[in-house]
Amino acid sequence: MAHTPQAKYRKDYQAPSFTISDLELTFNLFDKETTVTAVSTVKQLSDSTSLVLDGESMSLKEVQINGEVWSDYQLTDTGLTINAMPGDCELTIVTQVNPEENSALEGLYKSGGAFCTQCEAEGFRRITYYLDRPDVLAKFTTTVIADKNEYPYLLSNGNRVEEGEAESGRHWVKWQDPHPKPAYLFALVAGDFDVLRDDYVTKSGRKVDLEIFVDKGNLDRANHAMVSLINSMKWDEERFNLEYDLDIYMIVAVDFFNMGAMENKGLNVFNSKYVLANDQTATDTDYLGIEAVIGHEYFHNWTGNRVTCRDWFQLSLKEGLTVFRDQEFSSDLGSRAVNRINNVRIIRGPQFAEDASPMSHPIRPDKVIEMNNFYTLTVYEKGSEVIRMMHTLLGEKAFQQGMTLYFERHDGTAATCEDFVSAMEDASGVDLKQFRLWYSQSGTPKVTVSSEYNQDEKTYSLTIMQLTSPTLDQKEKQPLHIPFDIELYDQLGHVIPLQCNGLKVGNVLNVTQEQETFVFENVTSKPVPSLLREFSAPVILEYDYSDDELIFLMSHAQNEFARWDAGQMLLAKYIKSNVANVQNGGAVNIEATVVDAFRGVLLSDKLEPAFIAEVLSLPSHNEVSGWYEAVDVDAIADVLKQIKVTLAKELSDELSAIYYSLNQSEYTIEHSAIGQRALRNVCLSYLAHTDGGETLVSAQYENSNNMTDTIAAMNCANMAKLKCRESLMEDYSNKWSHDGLVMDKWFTLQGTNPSSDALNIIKKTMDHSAFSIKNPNRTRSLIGAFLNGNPVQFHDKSGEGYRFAGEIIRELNSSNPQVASRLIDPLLKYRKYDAERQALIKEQLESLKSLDNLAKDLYEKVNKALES
Ligand code: B3K
Ligand code: ZN
Repeated sequence: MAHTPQAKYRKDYQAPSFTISDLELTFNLFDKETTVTAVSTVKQLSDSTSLVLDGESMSLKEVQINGEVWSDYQLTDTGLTINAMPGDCELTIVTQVNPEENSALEGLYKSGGAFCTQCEAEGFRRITYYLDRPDVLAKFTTTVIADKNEYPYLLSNGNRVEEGEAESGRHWVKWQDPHPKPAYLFALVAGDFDVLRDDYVTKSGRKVDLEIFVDKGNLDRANHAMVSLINSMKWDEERFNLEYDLDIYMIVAVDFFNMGAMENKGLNVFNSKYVLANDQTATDTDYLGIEAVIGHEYFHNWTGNRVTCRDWFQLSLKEGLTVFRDQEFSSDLGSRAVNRINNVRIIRGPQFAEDASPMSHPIRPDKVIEMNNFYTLTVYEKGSEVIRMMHTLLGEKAFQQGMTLYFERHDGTAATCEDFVSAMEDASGVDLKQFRLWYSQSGTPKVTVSSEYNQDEKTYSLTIMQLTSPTLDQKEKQPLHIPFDIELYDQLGHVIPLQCNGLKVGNVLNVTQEQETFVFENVTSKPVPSLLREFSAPVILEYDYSDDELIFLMSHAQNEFARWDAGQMLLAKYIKSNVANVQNGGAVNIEATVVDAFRGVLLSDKLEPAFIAEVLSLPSHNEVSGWYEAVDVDAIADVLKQIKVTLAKELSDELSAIYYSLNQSEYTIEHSAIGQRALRNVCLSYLAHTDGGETLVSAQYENSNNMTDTIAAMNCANMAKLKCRESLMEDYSNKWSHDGLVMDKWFTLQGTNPSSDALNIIKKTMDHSAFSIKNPNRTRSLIGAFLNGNPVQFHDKSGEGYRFAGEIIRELNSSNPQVASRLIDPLLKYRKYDAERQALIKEQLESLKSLDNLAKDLYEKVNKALES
């Protein structure tokens, strides 16, 4: 490669030598040659007379200072250094960019017929030369000029202040954002849309216009997004006392987008996947995803925009906190237990896997080559768990006081993670000194618990040991402050009050040592402990539960999450023992008592259907793989399949009865209806493996009046390899091939096809009229699903899956490095596979490494993986 990419270190942070207080931007939009004029009011903050601006992938047309042409500058691959700066001044820079050729979807690009931008983390530097760092906050005024016919809507951040006609059928609109912001929150959109309009009156009585822009013809798919937005605005006022601060809030849905959505001030740009939904095109999961992402971006207005990050190492300051807020929003609106279960599945599955991979990093990374590589499950999801632990330690009231203090201190500024923790500490008086290690230490702690009951003393002791194994990025680990939530039950299922040293104690133990023992008094019989309730810390729990204890907890634990978790632990025991059986040539075996425990949950009339559905959902192949140092792909797949088949046979009468009883004539998205469909479709996923499965699945597809049930049927046909699979797939494709977003579900089914011919079919599918490798949603649905969700075929011993992945990643390296860098993740974990597979994967990594034009996104990951 031309230049070796350089790493940046958190410890090297330096305040900027110059800042920009005001920025006036003018965009003259053309497909191939857009001219950007940027007039900055520059303030000198140090003695330096050289202003170093960031910039790449554009051409510089002119530099002026205070209206005079300036030629004393140097242009490099990464920016522009302006020499002999006359102190405070007005700096004008004219650049030209090519939106149409911008396939990386960073900076200004074209999505379908519309212009749009994506600037976080460092995309603004592809628009103009600028101080593209989050601690430089300026007031933006933006004028957008474009053809009036093609681009009737010209949008940017803030309030629309002026508009007018220009020559040659063009027009212009001027926007002013009164809130100073870093460049990453800038946005521009120009296009022709259908608009859904509504408004919201804030609690202090201000009216806010709400506008959702969608592709023409999609208006009937925008309602749920609008309802979700209004719910978000209301919820943030009620729970966090936070009100919106502009007169208008706009959301634009675009088809070409590298991630989910972007919280640009007043003008969110969204992947259309997280806006568009109606009952015929979207599943319940899509609806819930839209609610969560709309909420997430809205909540960023305070946690992200009003208080932003000082530098990108602090990313979790806004992301961990905003994920926590969106999780709470979804939990307050829907089922708290089901939300918690799904969030915990993400941590225990892919986040733990990331911690154990060559990309392991703390939630606040210390070293970064490409910032886009750090929008990770660790920063987001584990970051949210860290906020949640503080919430657990402080309680809601003190936590909210901490939030208030945080805003009092930092509103309108760029802050650090340390600032956040200090505010929480100062507002509550809770000592978070040792807790701060969660920000700097990577890896997953393993917490091993043992217990002892003393009949004579009536005491019960829990000895808790914690150990975080070394990770690639960090060899030395220290004990963390772990909030460890427990409950003890007597044999009848009554809660035993917790008492230590003669005093009543709460459920949350403060575990701070490598090893410590908690002794509980007045325990009159040997209890069953419920440990790490609510998953009170992102750790791996080890406790030697008997089957009977787990079955007891499944029905007696007070807390729904703990019941689910007991079921998962029971399944885990059987999955592990059966993997060993299968590896030794034995058969899969499950005790009748275990089957009965699941039968009990299935038949319960006290539990919510949505919750029962979660209890009956087996852990994914990926999650199970994470339990092993050396993964036996086929044995795990075999065991998961056989457990499914066994439960299906043993419980077929009950499954079938419940399946029929939950039939709904009309589709609504009320939470209870979603829960009933979830349970019904889980039943179907088991019944698909029984004799009548083929008929039942076909009939559900035929009779379905909504996308949730349609996709559920197709998914069953896929996973159970039913004969009807092909005809259902064909029917669906005939119906939807004009709509890429709806076809994504079909592409995912092709990607996860368990058939041994899957890879050939996938290659052919790439010629489907609805597929384009240029569109990240399509690529993730088909190819991402194959790499991440089809373990047996992807890891086929022939190495064909790896070669295919290598080819695709090489192609995307040139066209869209961010997407390439997401796709490569499963290859980074090659050390977990057998020697032949390792060699085959390494071959692909080496071939990428040798590319002349290797993007720094891939450079960073490939090198780390090969170093490991
Ligand atoms: N802040 C954006 C993510 C930007 C990703 C840049 N590669 C969306 C979000 O977290 O809300
Ligand atoms: Zn976010």
